[in-house]
Amino acid sequence: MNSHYEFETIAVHAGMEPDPTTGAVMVPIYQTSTYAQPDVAQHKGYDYSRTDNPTRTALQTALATLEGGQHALAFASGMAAIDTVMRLLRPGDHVVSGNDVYGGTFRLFDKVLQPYGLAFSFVDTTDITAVTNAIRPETKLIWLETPTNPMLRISDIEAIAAIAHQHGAWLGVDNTFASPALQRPLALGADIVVHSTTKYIGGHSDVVGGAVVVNDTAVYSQLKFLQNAVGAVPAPLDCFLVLRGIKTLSLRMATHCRNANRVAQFLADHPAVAEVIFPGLESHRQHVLAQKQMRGPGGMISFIMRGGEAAARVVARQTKLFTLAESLGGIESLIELPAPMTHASVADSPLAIDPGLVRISVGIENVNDLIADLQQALHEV
Ligand code: P1T
Repeated sequence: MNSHYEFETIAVHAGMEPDPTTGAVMVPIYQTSTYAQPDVAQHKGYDYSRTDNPTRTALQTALATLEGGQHALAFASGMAAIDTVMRLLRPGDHVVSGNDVYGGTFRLFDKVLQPYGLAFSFVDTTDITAVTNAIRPETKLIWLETPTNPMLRISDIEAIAAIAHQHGAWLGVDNTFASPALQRPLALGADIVVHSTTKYIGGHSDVVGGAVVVNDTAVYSQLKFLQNAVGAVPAPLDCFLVLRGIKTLSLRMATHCRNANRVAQFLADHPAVAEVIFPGLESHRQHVLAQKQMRGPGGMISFIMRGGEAAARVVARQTKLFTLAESLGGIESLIELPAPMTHASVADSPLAIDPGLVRISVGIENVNDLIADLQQALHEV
């Protein structure tokens, strides 16, 4: 797929070559674990489905093209994608990580990888000086989410990539909250992009998946080796579902952004709400950077209730269209409390979240229905 096409065109066509045997326009679900070999150790590019599968190949081509990258690899989950990236490092290596990341990412770093000899410093990556000061001679990777989960902080990818490269380190960006429709970190200098494709890329809350995208062929070869050697690969049906989601990514993201802008404005004007955190509001601390770095503010909003945790729990229980559930980025609206739910694993750490914080994933329903639902829930407080 020619990458000079506009994003909307890429999203529909990337990875979608008619099937060579039948001409099927949509990539079939190659539900097979193995492939007949015409002679010993000779095959047509596929020998075993942990190593490669044609449905996964199509998805990987699409993911690379979406991010404007050379190479992509698909994984069984976002966590599997992040874990595989971390296996590029060796005991004794140091990582500077953002201090506002998905609870599962913190858990992987702190509880799984740190005991294997990796060292982590958690810093506020919106503060360039803090990032620079955290770098050590053995720093191999700077890792950040932007926007972050759940505080929706925006970090300057271009500036941090420059710092990473000055110190011989890579910059890895978890682009899950923005999606490639709104932000392409590789073009801003990042070396590694990861996604939980469970979220906006899949877009329909019916699949769990992950992805890694890179430009460097040597890094890709190592990751490709790890993908096969470790084996956290997605099933063919899951690859098909993510591919189907991708085709409507730009349409969905446009609606998520439009709806979230209206919902954020409504919440900002509501007396029960103390603070609304949304990159599209002028009151957001990195609003100007968000406008520069992203094509839209995204569909995620976090807000702090004036009545603290008790009020937050009432709102989360009382919404009817917003389903009380973890996850985000699907067509349907979701609501959750990060402190006891998605970020429970940071509870006893310096990364702990305000228990009065509510996080919503604004879906593509009619925005007036969404606002009415929040209004009646807030009325219960
Ligand atoms: O759930 P999984 O596909 O393994 O992806 C993990 C992950 C990675 N990165 C970010 C930024 C994420 O938000 C997530 C998963 N997050 C949720 C399930 C959540 O509700 O925040």
